[in-house]
Amino acid sequence: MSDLDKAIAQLRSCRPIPEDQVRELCHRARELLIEEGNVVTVTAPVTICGDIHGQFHDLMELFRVGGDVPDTNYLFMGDFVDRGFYSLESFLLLLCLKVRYPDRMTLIRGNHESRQITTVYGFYDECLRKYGSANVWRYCCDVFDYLALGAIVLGASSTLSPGSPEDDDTEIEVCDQAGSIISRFPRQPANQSSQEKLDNSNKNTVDKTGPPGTGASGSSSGSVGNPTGAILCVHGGLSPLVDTVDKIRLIDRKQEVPHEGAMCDLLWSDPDEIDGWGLSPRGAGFLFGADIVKVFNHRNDLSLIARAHQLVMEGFKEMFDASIVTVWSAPNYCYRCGNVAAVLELTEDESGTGIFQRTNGDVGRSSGGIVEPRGGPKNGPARRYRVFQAAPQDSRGMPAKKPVADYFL
Ligand SMILES: [Mn+2]
Repeated sequence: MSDLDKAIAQLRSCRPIPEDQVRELCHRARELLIEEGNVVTVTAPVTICGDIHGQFHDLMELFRVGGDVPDTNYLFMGDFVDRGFYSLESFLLLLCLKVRYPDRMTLIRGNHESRQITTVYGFYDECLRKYGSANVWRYCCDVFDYLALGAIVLGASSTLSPGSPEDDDTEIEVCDQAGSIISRFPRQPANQSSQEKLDNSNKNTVDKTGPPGTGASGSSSGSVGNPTGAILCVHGGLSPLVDTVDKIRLIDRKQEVPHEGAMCDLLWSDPDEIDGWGLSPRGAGFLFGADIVKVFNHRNDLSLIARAHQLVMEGFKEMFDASIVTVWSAPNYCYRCGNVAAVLELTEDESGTGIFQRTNGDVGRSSGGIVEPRGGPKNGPARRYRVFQAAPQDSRGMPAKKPVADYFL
């Protein structure tokens, strides 16, 4: 067993690794991350995760529900640390897995992966408490500076099950943590948004409302982006300074998160029911409306933006005709919010019309292989949400004092 595998085993049991091993790990991680562009290219299948916030036992539950590494490819959209009591173990485990399986683990930066924020919201204190010095916090912050700002997922299928017939028109499937299907939504040509479909449905029934093929052969009236376009993953959202994905690629990201500007906005912004741009109550980043998302997706050949950053009680929330989704992966946030968590599974397109090879460099989002799928335009990737609850109380050694929940951070 290599030293790295030993470290992974130790961290999986929620025991910190020695300081010199952290130093070595962070050094190796930085050498890997420095080679990645600001926007990492990832090929489906991949499971997309939102905020973790140091809830180590719930991260273990996430792996149990979503599949273990390296059997499942993961993309974590930041906010690994702060709030929870095990930021150190959570982040170091993810970092070990990144170094051990670099092509199967993608980590992008959240607004909490910052010196200033971790000093206030728990990670700094946790490192000091567990090591007696700030060295480990410093090593981790040096890694934060090298994390990518976003990812582009290519090659996601418009049907959920591999090898499924072309008339399998399931667009959204929601599963519980045992893997049972809670609800299933077919593709519909109508203008009704998928969130409306979700809201209107009786979540205890499994049904397909329309005749077979209804959605798959529908018009493109419900889609505003490229129907077979890529999925952009980013922690917070969009920026008024960024109208193309290529502009994200030009940012000098290897620094502390600035207080303003494009890099700050990508990590801090939120979608909202407004027109255009608005001021954010967080004091950093912006609010942005449906029109902003739809124009951005269209211009950049995107079918969907996946982001994290906001607590949603149901674990995920699609907005703006399914042009953007919030994924939240910290169940019972801060051990008190009572929410469930979710991960988003995107399956691999095996239809032969959209296979992409992973490359190490940045590739064009719409290059090579994107052709109109058989059966006409579709509304982007099929999505399977796995919803899960917090790990059982007896699986964790829980300190008595709960951290303060703060909606805005
Ligand atoms: Mn955040």
